[in-house]
Amino acid sequence: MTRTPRSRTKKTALLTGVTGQDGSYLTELLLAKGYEVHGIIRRASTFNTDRIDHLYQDPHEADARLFLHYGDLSDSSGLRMLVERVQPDEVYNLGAQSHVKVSFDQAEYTADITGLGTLRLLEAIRDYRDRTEHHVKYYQASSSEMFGAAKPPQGLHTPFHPRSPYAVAKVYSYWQTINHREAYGLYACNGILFNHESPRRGETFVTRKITRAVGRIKMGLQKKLYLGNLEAKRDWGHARDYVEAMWMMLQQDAPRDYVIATGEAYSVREFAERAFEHVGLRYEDYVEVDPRYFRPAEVDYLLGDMRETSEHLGWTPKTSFEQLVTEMVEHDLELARQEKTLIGAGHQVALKGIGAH
Ligand code: NDP
Ligand code: GDR
Repeated sequence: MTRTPRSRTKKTALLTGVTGQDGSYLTELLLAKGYEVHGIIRRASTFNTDRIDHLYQDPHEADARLFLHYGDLSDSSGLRMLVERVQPDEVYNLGAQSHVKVSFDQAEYTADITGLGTLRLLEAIRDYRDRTEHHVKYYQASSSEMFGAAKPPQGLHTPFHPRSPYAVAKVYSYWQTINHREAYGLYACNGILFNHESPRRGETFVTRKITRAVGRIKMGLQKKLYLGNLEAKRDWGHARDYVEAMWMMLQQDAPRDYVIATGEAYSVREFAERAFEHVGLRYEDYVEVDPRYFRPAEVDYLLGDMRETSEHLGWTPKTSFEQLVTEMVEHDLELARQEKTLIGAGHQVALKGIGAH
């Protein structure tokens, strides 16, 4: 597909991480707003597009607005080629090795993808902009993990104290984004997002690990849930709300950075308590602590300070903690029912996601 930017009537967005939790919600949002959406996917030996399959359109259809391209944040030349071909108005960099615990096992890989990958993409955009004078707006998926050990509440002026290879890589990306704004005049924003969850959350993150287990325990498919540190506190919101903030950041007159959070924090223990309660069970009867889920360095308490964001963006979260837990548990209860039916019909169902993280 080659065309000149001026021949287009609709806005075009390019997303890394389109197959992830946030990528799927953001794609829905952008398609609903009339965008043409281009997503970068990794080649895998199995299908990895589950979260966006419901949005798939045959690219041969005249009205198709979602296009997928193979690429990887480790591959500068591929990224440059894609920016050139897609000619995006907006780029959302959501791709990352995003698991904090895994980043301790794969520190260099995480630095490469979650850190250097950002630089590769920013440089591709800068080069394209300089040659074509086509302005591109850039969103960087920054993280509350960058605050790490800093005392809560954490806001735009809180000094970073990252506590994992993942968080260190995100701090690098944060500053590369700001440097491209200040040095080259790129419209580039950091969204420092606190934890956001949903029924599409990866199954090795703690909230989804809990709600998957609640569903399975309720349906008699699992007996115990092994977790790590139950006392860690997080400011948990809903991914569907948070992708709206990402889009809003790129619709402002001038670029800046924002903190996105709910302003309420709960412990892992409290999350588990509510989730089990929702199906009439007591978490104490099922949850056991397994030290293998502890991290070499923990982030104890994240609570977002949204004051500046409220002033500049006008975004507020729509989903309460209770609603988030309920939606996730209900979803995973239904999934467990389907698994039970399949097992009853003699199918083998692998209980994935209860594994190592
Ligand atoms: P997910 O882990 O669900 O998705 C990560 C995405 O990155 C997937 O599409 C994955 O592809 C892709 N990816 C992984 N490695 C590469 C690579 N080498 N090249 C290109 N793409 C790659 O993350 P979320 O959707 O939850 O988060 C989106 C972004 O926001 C991430 O950058 C994350 O670090 C950040 N973030 C998330 C928060 C949260 O609470 N969810 C909070 C703050 C920041 P594949 O499907 O093939 O694995
Ligand atoms: P986090 O999310 O590290 O905050 O990173 P995760 O859900 O992995 O952990 C949250 C807290 O729960 C504790 N915990 C466990 N975590 C996991 N994964 N598995 C367990 O069994 C378990 N038991 C307790 C953890 O120690 C931690 O304190 C997420 C990711 O999406 C990042 O990409 C993102 O940047 C941050 O949120 C904001």
